[in-house]
Amino acid sequence: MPTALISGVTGQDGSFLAEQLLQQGVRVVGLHRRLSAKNHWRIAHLQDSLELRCADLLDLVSLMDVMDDVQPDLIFNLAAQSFVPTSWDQPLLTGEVTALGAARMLEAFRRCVPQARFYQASSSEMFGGVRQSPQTENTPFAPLSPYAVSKVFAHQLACNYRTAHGLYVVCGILFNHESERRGLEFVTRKISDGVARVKLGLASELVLGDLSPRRDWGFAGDYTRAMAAMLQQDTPRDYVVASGQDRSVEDFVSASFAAADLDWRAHVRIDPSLFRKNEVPCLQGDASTARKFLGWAPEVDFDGLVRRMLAADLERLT
Ligand code: NDP
Ligand code: GDR
Repeated sequence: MPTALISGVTGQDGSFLAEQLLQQGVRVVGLHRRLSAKNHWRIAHLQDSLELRCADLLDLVSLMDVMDDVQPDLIFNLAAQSFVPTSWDQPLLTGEVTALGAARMLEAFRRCVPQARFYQASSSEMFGGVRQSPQTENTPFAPLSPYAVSKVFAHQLACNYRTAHGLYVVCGILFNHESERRGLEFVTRKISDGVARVKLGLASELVLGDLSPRRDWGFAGDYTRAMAAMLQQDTPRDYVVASGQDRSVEDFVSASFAAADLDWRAHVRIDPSLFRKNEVPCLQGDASTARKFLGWAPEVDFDGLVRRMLAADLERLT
C-alpha cells in the first residue's frame, strides 16, 4: 500500500485529495501547522483514517523530520498562502510560504526520499497578463501579483529538480476550482454564501468588487482526481487542468441568484475598494494534455458547480 504525504491537507484541495486517496486504499499522512485554534473542519470526517503530522513550510527541519519518518511514496505540495489580495498586503510572507516553502519541500524530498514522486500545485495565475488564449503548458508566464510570482518561482524550481536532479516531479497548472469547502474570501464561495443569506433573510445585499474578470471555473473534486492521476504516469510532465470555458464573475453571480429564484441586480452592491491592482482580466485553459495522457475529464459543469455550492450553503445556514 503506497503512502502519500499531503501538505495543505486542511485546505480545500487537501481535503478532497485525502478523501479520494483513502478511498483507493492509499495510506495518507497530512501535514498541518500548529495554530492556536484547530481549523480541521474540512477533514473532520476523515479523522479515523487520516494520519496527521505537525510541520510548517517555513521550517525545513520539520519537513525533513516528517519525510524521514513517514517515508512517503507520493508527495503533494498543496500548502501555500493562496489568496491573491493577501499577497499584496503580505508579499514577503507569500514569498516565504508559496515560493520558498516549495523550495523547502523539494529539498526535503531530494534529501530524504528521492525515490518518491512529487506534485507541485502550480496555478493559472502564472499566466496573468495572458500572451495567448487558451493557455497551455507552453504558454509563456506573465505573473501579475506577488502570489503569481511566487508560484512561477516554485514551478520553475520544480521543473529544475526534474531536469537537473532527475527526480520524478510533476506540476499541475490548475485553473480556478471551487466547492462548498472553498474559503469564504474567494469570490465563488462569497457569492454562494451571500446568495444563501439573502434567500434565508439573513442579509439583504452582497458586496462585491469587479464583476468583469473572466475565469475558467471547475469543481475541486474533479481537479484533485487529476492530481492523483499525474503521479501514476511512467514519465513526469506538466499538465494544465481546466474546463476550457471562461465565464465572468457577473455570470457566476447571475447564475447563483437565478438558482435561488432571485434577481441579482436587486441585491448586489459594487464596492470599488474591492477592485484589485493588476487585475488578471481573463483566463481560459486548454486541458488537452491531461485529457490525452490521463484520460481526465471533469464531471461537474459550471451550472452544476453553482447549484452544488448554493445547496450546501443553504443547508449550512438553515
Ligand atoms: P487553501 O488556501 O484552501 O489551502 C492552503 C493550505 O496551505 C492550508 O491547508 C493551509 O493551512 C496551508 N498552509 C499555509 N501556510 C502554511 C505553512 N506555512 N505551513 C504549512 N501549511 C501551510 O488552498 P487550496 O486548497 O484552494 O489550493 C491548494 C493549492 O493549490 C495551493 O497551493 C494553491 O495556491 C494552489 N492552487 C489553487 C487553485 C484553486 O483554484 N483552488 C488553483 C491553482 C492553484 P492552514 O489551514 O493552517 O491555513
Ligand atoms: P483568484 O480567485 O484570485 O482567481 O485566485 P478569487 O475567487 O479570489 O477571485 C476571482 C475573481 O473575482 C474577482 N472579484 C472578487 N474576488 C474576491 N475574492 N472577492 C470579491 O468580492 C470579488 N469581486 C470580484 C477578483 O477580482 C478576481 O478577478 C484563485 C486562488 O485559488 C488562487 O490560489 C489560484 O491560484 C487561482 O484561483 C487559480
